[in-house]
Amino acid sequence: KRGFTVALAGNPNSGKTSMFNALTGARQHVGNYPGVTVEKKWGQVRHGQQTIEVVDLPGTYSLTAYSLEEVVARNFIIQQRPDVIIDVVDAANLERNLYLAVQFMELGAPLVIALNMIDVAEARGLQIDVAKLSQLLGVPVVPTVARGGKGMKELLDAAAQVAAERKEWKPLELSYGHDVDQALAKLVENFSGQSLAWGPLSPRWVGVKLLEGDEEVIRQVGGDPGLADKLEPLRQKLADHIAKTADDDPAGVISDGRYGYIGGVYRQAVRETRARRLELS
Ligand code: GDP
Ligand code: K
Ligand code: MG
Repeated sequence: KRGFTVALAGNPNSGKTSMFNALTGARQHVGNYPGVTVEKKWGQVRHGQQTIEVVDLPGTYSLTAYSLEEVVARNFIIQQRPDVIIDVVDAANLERNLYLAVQFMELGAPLVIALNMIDVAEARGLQIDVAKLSQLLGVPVVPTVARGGKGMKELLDAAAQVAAERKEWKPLELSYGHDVDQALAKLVENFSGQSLAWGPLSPRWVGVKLLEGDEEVIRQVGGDPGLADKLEPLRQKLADHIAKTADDDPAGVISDGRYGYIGGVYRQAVRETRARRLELS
C-alpha cells in the first residue's frame, strides 16, 4: 500500500487545525460526519513516495462518551482504525493534555505525540526532556510549532515509521488501585471470548468504560442480550462497592489513576526553571 491514514486528535486549542493546515495546505475537503452536524475536515499530504490521508478530528478532552465530539472522535478511531493517531498536545499545559494521550495508550491505538506549542512552553520556562518523555510513555514524541509549520517533516517521519510497523493494538493496562483492578478482573472474566460488533476492543478496556458509566459502551454491550444479562448486574454491584469504599464514583477513581501515572512521568521528564517558578508564585 502506497500511503497510510492519520487522524489528528487532541484537546481543543492544542493546534490541530493549524497542524492540519500546515500539513495539507490547500488540499482540503470539508463535510460532516455521517448523521451528525460535527464538521469533518480531511486532506492529503505527500511524504516521499507516500500519500498520507489526514483527518482533523473534533477536539476532545477524553475518550469517554461525555460529548458528541468525543463520541464522533472515538467512533472514528475504533471503527475506521486509522494507521496512526497523531495526538496534538499543548506542551505548555502538558499534564492536562497528557490525559487524552494516556487514554489513547489505554485503547492501544498506534500513537505519535506532537509536542506542540513547544515555543510557548519554552518561553514559560518549561524544559521538557523529549527523549525521556518518549521513553517513559513508550510513544514517539516530536516537538512542533504548528503555527509556523516547524517539525512537520520529523512528525511525518515518525508517523510513517509507526504506520510501517503495523503493530497489533496493544492497550496500556494502568493500575487504578486495588478495588477497581479487582472489579476489572471480574468483568473481564465474564467478558472473555466475547467481542462487540462495534469493533475489536480489549475486554479490559470495555470493563474500564463500563465502570466509568460510559453510556455508548453500555449500549453496545446491551446490544448483545446474553452479555448484558451477565455484565449489567455485575457492573452495578462493582460500581456501588467502589463508590462506597473509595468515597468517589468509579470514574473519579479511574481518572485519579491516570493522573497519578501522568504525574510520575511529568516529574521525571519536565523541569520547571526559575523563571517558571517565579511566574507561578
Ligand atoms: P485547535 O482548536 O486544536 O484546532 O487549535 P488551532 O489550530 O485553532 O490553534 C489554536 C491557537 O493556537 C491559534 O491561535 C493558533 O494560531 C495557535 N497555535 C497553534 N499552534 C501553535 C504553536 O505551535 N505555537 C504557538 N505559539 N501558537 C500556536
Ligand atoms: K480552535
Ligand atoms: Mg480546530
